[in-house]
Amino acid sequence: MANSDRIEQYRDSFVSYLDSRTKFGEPQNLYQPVQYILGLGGKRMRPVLTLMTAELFGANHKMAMDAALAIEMFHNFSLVHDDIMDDAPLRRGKTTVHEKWDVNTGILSGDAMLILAYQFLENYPPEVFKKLTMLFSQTALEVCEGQQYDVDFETRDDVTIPEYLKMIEYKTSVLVAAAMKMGAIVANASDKDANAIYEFGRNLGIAFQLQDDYLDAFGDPKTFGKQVGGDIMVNKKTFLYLKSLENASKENREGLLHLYSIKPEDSTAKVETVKAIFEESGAVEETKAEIKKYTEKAFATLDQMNLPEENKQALLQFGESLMQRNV
Ligand code: DMA
Ligand code: MG
Ligand code: MG
Ligand code: MG
Repeated sequence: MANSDRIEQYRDSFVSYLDSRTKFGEPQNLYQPVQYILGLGGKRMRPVLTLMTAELFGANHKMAMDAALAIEMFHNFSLVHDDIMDDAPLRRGKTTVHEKWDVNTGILSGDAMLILAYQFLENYPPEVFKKLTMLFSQTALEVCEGQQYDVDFETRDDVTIPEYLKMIEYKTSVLVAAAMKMGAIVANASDKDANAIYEFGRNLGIAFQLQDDYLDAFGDPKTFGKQVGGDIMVNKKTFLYLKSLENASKENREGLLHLYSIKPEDSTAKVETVKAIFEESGAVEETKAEIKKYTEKAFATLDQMNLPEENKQALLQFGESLMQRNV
């Protein structure tokens, strides 16, 4: 079977499993927003990674379904909280939870999803359960740290590129890495292999967030599903912004610093000016080069894994397909 067909199959069987496990009864005041956000779809990239990794390390992917479910719940918990923090109106083309309900509902339904995520791990053998939950809680702490940095950076004007890279490692890449390592843990892979796949996911996750930041400014509003320019409106210190500051002419640099020192009621007005500076300064090209660098770093870790060549190819192909996304 072609690799892309297999990915589709993982995605389809995951979505039916998710549906069957999230038919909650009463009370509905938190489960409704939980079902709403889970029902909006999305790429299901993280659970697919868990299923795929489990199978590549010799398990039947069905064994990893609960771990995949836990990962997807975790991801959606972080998205609902993230949209509150980022003041985002749209998620997957629909109204965000805190806009449709309110901020309290967003916080508590997000919390509920994190708790549910742990509950879905209950049927794994004790040793596997322990490894999964320890990895999970470490990841949760790191994601919270990363998210806090992300918001703190909005009002700081001395953020450096190494600080930015550390921040995206925490807020995004550790979950991609954990999704893959969980698949390896379920498949009883060696610690060496589990750590190597974590390293693969960590680098791929950094590339993924760099690309997420790029698409936030330059994605197509018709297909993107989020508000294009949202990061610029709230003064996110992205790689595009930091590289522009480094490269721009004196005039553009001052313009950019000024535009990022304000958060006006209608920030849409500044989006096009900022994007023009991102392009003129060469930051767009440098961002693309950075994405490539981290994707290649991820692929280089495949050499350290004790896997048949065709399984390494499958990982490589999936990584490449992710980097070609436009949503
Ligand atoms: C993503 O940051 C990080 C987490 C933990 C959700 P982001 O705000 O760029 O994500 P998105 O673009 O999906 O809002
Ligand atoms: Mg965010
Ligand atoms: Mg966001
Ligand atoms: Mg984003």
